[in-house]
Amino acid sequence: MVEIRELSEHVGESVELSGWVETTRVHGKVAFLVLRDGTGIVQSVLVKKQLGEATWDLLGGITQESTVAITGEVRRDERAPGGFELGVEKLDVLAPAPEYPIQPKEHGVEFLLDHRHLWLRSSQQRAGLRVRAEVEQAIHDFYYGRGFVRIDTPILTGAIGEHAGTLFETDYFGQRAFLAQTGQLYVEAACAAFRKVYCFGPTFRAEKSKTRRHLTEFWMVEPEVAFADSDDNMRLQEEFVSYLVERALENCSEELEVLERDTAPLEGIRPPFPRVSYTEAVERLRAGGSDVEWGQDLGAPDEVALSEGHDLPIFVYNYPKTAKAFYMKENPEDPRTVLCNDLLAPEGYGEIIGGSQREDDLERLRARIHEEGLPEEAYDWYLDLRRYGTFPHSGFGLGVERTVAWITGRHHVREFIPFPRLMNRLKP
Ligand code: NSS
Repeated sequence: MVEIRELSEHVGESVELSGWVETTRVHGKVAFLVLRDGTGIVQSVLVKKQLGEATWDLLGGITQESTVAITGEVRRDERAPGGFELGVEKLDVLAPAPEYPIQPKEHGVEFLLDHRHLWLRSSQQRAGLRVRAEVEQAIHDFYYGRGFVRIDTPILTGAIGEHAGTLFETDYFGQRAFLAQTGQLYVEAACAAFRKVYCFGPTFRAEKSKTRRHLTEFWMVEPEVAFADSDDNMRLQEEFVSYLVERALENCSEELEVLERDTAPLEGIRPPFPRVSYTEAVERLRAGGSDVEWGQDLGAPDEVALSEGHDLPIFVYNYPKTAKAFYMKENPEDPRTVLCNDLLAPEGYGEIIGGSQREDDLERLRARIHEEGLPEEAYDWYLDLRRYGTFPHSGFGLGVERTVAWITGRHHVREFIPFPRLMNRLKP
């Protein structure tokens, strides 16, 4: 059996293909069947005279998404999608399909999400998920190439990683447990064992917001580096994000075309990215008419306004302590702020990364845990990291779905995870 992506190696040969039928068209004594096998699409040509009556009669019953096996000669044809055509010699229907719910017409997105298990087969969805797979592979390649050790962190945890507001709680044999909001606290521990580490896995937030940027289950890559400060951290981020864009441009040009992505804005993504402090950002926003107050976190419209006029992603750094998580290091030059950054993608995509230098002072960290009303006993092990050879360290988290939505130029993160979990969606 041959895969459609390999057809160029089989021109002039007779090969067997198997897959799903996209369309059939009969024109008198010639018919066309478009076959999709998961690696590509090929048009096959059936001629009544050559196939015989019995096989020809099968054609009328072949519905969209039926599975078939076809044997035929591979011909080069520049006009055909994919550049090849198959002259059919033999056709077997492996399994018929009743009327397929997804038709080439405008379906509402809720309908498509209800049929996500089938929607995956559509060309734009396939393209989007291939870009995601390429980005995921690029993530591993980037860190592997730089000597980082991959650390798999637990999904069930007793320590709140970010904030109490968005936890999925579960009963763990009589103890309270949460689905991890982040693997960060654990990669911080591993950082003292391996110096440069990262985790990459699903994370969970009971977000009650129905926005185009929020999932309740999303994938995050979180590097952590010992003896790196906040500036080192931003440098790693800009190199990393540039690499991901480069890989998508290099290996996903067909997919980006299917998604109608104008790639010109991506071609210029390379370090350094502009940096603006939170305090300057607030001044800029207020001068532009926003009523954001110093001390508040920035909302999505603020992020879009800050990115305007920039072709590159921009860093906003050193937010007020009150707006950020307990583990961020106090800024020695302005203790009202912490050494952290968000990275805002251009073209209105907003935040794709949150990162920081970590508080490495035992007493200050303990005080922050208390200020946030978090139970100290859940963090005794995390505080140990500041007892036994504390060290400056920094890291960040990049959300995969938001990054892929930006790279593909699409509106909503829900298309970039195979089975999105949203507030109102647990099925399929
Ligand atoms: O909350 S973050 O800003 N930061 C952390 O979780 C840190 N613990 C990371 C670290 O320093 N190791 O989330 C990081 C990124 C954020 O910029 C988004 O790109 C993504 O994770 N994110 C989300 N994506 C989709 N849906 C939701 N709900 C979501 N929340 C965060």
